[in-house]
Parts: sequence; C-alpha cells; structure tokens
Amino acid sequence: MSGNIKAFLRGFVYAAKGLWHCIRCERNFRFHMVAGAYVLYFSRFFAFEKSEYVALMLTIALVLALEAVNSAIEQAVDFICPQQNPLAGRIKDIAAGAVLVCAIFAFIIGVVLFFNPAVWGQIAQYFVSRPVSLVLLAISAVAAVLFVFGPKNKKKNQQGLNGGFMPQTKSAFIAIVGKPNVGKSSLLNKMVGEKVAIVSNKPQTTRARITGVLTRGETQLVFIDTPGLHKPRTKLSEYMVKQVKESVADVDAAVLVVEAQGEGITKAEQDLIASFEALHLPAILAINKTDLLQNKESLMARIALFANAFSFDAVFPISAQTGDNVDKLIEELSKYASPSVHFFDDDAMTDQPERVIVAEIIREKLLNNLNEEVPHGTAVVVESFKEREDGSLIDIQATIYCEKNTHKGIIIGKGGAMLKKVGSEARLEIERFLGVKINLQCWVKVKDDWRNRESLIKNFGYNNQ
Ligand SMILES: Nc1nc2c(ncn2[C@@H]2O[C@H](COP(=O)(O)OP(=O)(O)OP(=O)(O)O)[C@@H](O)[C@H]2O)c(=O)[nH]1
Ligand SMILES: [Mg+2]
Repeated sequence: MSGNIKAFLRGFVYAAKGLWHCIRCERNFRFHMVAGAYVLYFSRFFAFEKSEYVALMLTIALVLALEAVNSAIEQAVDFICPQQNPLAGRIKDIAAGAVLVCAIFAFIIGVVLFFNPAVWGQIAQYFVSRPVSLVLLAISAVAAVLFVFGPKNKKKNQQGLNGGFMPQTKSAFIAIVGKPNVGKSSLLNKMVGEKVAIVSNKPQTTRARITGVLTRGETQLVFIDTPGLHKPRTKLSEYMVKQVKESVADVDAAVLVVEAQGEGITKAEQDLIASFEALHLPAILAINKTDLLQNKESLMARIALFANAFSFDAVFPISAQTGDNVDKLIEELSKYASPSVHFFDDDAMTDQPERVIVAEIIREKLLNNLNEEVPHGTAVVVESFKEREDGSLIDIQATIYCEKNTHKGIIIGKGGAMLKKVGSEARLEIERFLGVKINLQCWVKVKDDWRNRESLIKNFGYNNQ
C-alpha cells in the first residue's frame, strides 16, 4: 500500500519536473505564463463576477496546458521520427495549430472582459498618483521581458527527464551542399574515414544523395552528400537539383562547401544561402582546397565575402584532400546532435548497397578516363553480383550505358583498350573495397538521350520516390 502511495506521489514529482522543464526550455510557455499573470493582476481593478473569474482562469489554464502538450508532442515526434519523414513536421504543425486556436479565443475573451475605457482611465490615474507602484510596474515589465526572452529555447540539447526517459545517444543529420566540383564528396569521405562517394575532377560527379555515417562515442553524425547545385539542362539534372533541395529541407544543419580560390559568390551559392534563410537552417561554411592557396590574405577576403552574405554559425578553412582542419569541423558539427536513437549501426559508414557502390566505382573510372560530354552521359548498372561457393571470388557483370554510338566507340577504345583500362582500374578498387578478388565483366550499350527519359533515369537507379 505504502508502495502505491509512493508511486502515486512520484507522479507529482514527474509532473513538477515536466512543468519546470517547460518553463526552462519553452519560450512560448513563459510568454503565456507572464501574459496570464498580468491578466490576473489587472483583473483586480475590474469588478468581475465570479463566473467571469472562472472563465478567465480556465482560459489561462487551457492555453498553458496546450502549450505544454504542444511541447511534449514536438519532442515525442523529434524523438520517434527520423528527420526525413515529412509527416513529422505536419504533426508538429497541427499541435501548434491547436495552441494558436486557443490563444486566439483567449485573446477575444480578454478583449471582451477588459474592454472598458473608463476603468482603464482609472487605472492610469491610480498609477500616476502612486509613483512607487508605477516604478514597480515598470520593473516587473522589464523582469517579465528578461524572463521570457532570456533563457534560450533548449529543445535541441535538453537533458533527459524522468531518470533516463531521453536516450543517452545523440545524432544529427547534416547536409553537405555547394556548387559542383568544390570537394563535397571528398569532404564526406574524409569525415567518414572511408571512400563512400566517388570523386572526380569533373563537375556533376555526384548524381544522388549519398549518406555517410560517422559514430564517435554516443554521437552519430549522418552526412548527406548532395549533387553540386547547377542550372538543370536535362531531366537527370532536374532530378539532381531536386535531391539538393530535399536534402536541405530535412536536416539539422548544413555545411556549405566553397573553394578557397574564387571571385564572388556564384548564383548556386546565393540560392543555397537563400534556402538556409528561408528554412532557418543553421549552416557552417567550409572553405575547401586551402592546400592550393598561395597567400592567406585572399582567404580572409573570401571569409569576409561569405560572412557578409549570411551569418554562418562557424567558418572553417579546410582541405578535404589533406584532412587539414576536418577534425575541428567534425567537432563543431557534433554540437548539432540532439538526444536520439542512432539511425544506423555504430560501425556503419553508408547505407548504399554494395551493388550501387560497385556501379559508382566503375562510373568514377569512366569520369577519370574520358573527356567532355562522354562521361556525363554514362550510367552504370550492375546486372549480376554472384559470390562463388567457396567464397574465393565474386563474379560481377555490369553494363555501361551511353547516349550515342560514337560515345560507345570512345568508351570501348581502339581494340577495346579504353574499356580494358577502365575495367582494370575499377576491379582493383572494388577488390580493395570488398576485400575479396573479383571477376569483372563490362558491356557497353547505347540508350539514346537517356538523360531526358524518365523511365530510363529511374531504371538506372535515380529514383524520385
Ligand atoms: N587540391 C585539392 N583538391 C581537392 C580538395 N577537395 C577536393 N579536391 C578535388 O576537387 C575535385 C572535385 O572533388 P569532389 O569531391 O568530386 O567534388 P564535389 O563537390 O563532390 O563535386 P560534384 O559531385 O560534381 O558536385 C576532385 O578532383 C578532388 O580531388 C582539396 O582539399 N584540395
Ligand atoms: Mg560529389
């Protein structure tokens, strides 16, 4: 019996802790508390009926209770739903809508009850004739403003309540964005510590979102490498640009990668900055390829240029190639992690299936060995991936698609020399990646203008769903 009473009383302690948490972390809750207190204070000047007092108290209680419930729903949604789920945002909006409806009604009730100019005239006289009361009122107003706006909204970094209700682990989703060829995929690979995204010196190497995962202790950072933002000229590039926009909308923070050398801010970079502003997305500026810089003064000018365009949370001159300053960038990004389960195994580095990585490695070798439009018009599909029974070898068959017969000739090369070169470079890297010998066979096929054909784009793995 005494155990039951203890459990019953413990419920009140949890409730009090929850209330304290609301006051500490929720600015809107504090605002409504203060508004309620002033309403009650000024109500003493009005000769309200008992029923009017009841209506007033109930309205204040309802607004505060809904604010608390709204906060609980927001946190539950953040806790349960992976950030990518668009439904999560909608659930939070609906909960906030309920508070808004209640606050509007509370406002109307307030106006109806307090609309009496004669009484307000008397109240003004009351304070004018009592300077001490006027000063106290002014002091309380300043204290109220400090109380409401002083403590930060701490939703992101809250400590667990109820003795471990919140998970001990933390995670954050970070989009890596920028114009093509600035080194986004190189940075992803450096941060993850493994090559999970292909890299080339040609723009528009990355075509789809690539997830890279870094888990250090309790913190898991999920990086989303994106295609370089550019003006789309084909249906495939429309898909690529859409990938960037969707990525930015679904993360906790973004890293804008720009090159250390360069004139102004490009249109793509301006567009990305505008999207950070529109989404209120915190962003960090990574100024890459500093290893190529001759003088550091130009770096200062570059930092000033971007810092004037947007208030970045931090700026890091880095080199994705040498790894310079990348660890510091990771440290900074860890600050965006909030209590949450880990969305990937702690030893995972990417969510891409082996087949996709193999196809991407072959495409990378095509990009590195071919020039002009030819590599941009290629797509690679792994048709079969079979491990021999004794585990000694994996047989891989891949098809390289290109857009024109002339391109097919270039890819195969004189006497098959180019295809042989691409195949052998790809084989070595795939063997390193899979840790087992492979037998790689590549065929080349033509699919006219496939980059503008929706069904083929989907077949080649660039799926909009
Ligand atoms: N010198 C130097 N080169 C770099 C650095 N980071 C990347 N690169 C080179 O820049 C080129 C582009 O790198 P990627 O990582 O493919 O660039 P990206 O931004 O992912 O390009 P897209 O996928 O086309 O948007 C490659 O040749 C890289 O080797 C760096 O820090 N220093
Ligand atoms: Mg890339």
